[in-house]
Amino acid sequence: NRIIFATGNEGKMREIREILKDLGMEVCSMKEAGICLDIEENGTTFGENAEIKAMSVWKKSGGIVLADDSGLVVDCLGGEPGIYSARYMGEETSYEIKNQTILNRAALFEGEDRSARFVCNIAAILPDGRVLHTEAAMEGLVADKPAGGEGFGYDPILYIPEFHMTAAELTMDQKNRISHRGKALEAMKDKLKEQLGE
Ligand code: ITT
Repeated sequence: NRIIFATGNEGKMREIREILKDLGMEVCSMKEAGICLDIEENGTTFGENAEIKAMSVWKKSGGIVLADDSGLVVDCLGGEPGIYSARYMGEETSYEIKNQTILNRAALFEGEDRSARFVCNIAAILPDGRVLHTEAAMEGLVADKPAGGEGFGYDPILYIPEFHMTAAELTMDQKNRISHRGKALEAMKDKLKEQLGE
């Protein structure tokens, strides 16, 4: 029994492998499954995009396919970059520049709401084509400056008050316990066990 995870993002995949390791199923990336697809994520929500990715791969592979659509939502920027997190300023732009740009834009709103969060929607397609979703968030604040070298993407600029650290200063285990992805995948593990009758 195996799960194909429809992602090309290695930062996500590292966390996903760790979170799913006790599920008792082999977890392989799209690449490891020999599937190479350029998927157009033209949905308008995290849920729609997660399902588009999972379904595109499932049509090629069958079996159980999961996908993760996630992003950083900054309230004072009207929810940006949100579902455009990967595409924000173009896929080629470094996260050093993307992160500094978000901090600069948020600084214009100084004194106002610094609240922000990572959101993750997980979609699963079961062997019979049934679709499941789970979604979770990790609440934080836009950091004053980037900090930390763990994780990936926007982790250095999301400050997590309960840890007094950014998401990039947490170990992977600490992050997985509280993260959007950790919580959404734990909920998906429960749904899969229930639906697959184990
Ligand atoms: P796949 O679609 O192949 O999975 P992707 O990176 O394009 O990879 P998304 O469209 O879901 O994935 O975009 C998610 C982006 O949101 C990701 O590239 C990061 O910039 C950001 N992001 C999501 N989760 C994050 C996390 O835990 N830490 C830091 N940044 C995160």
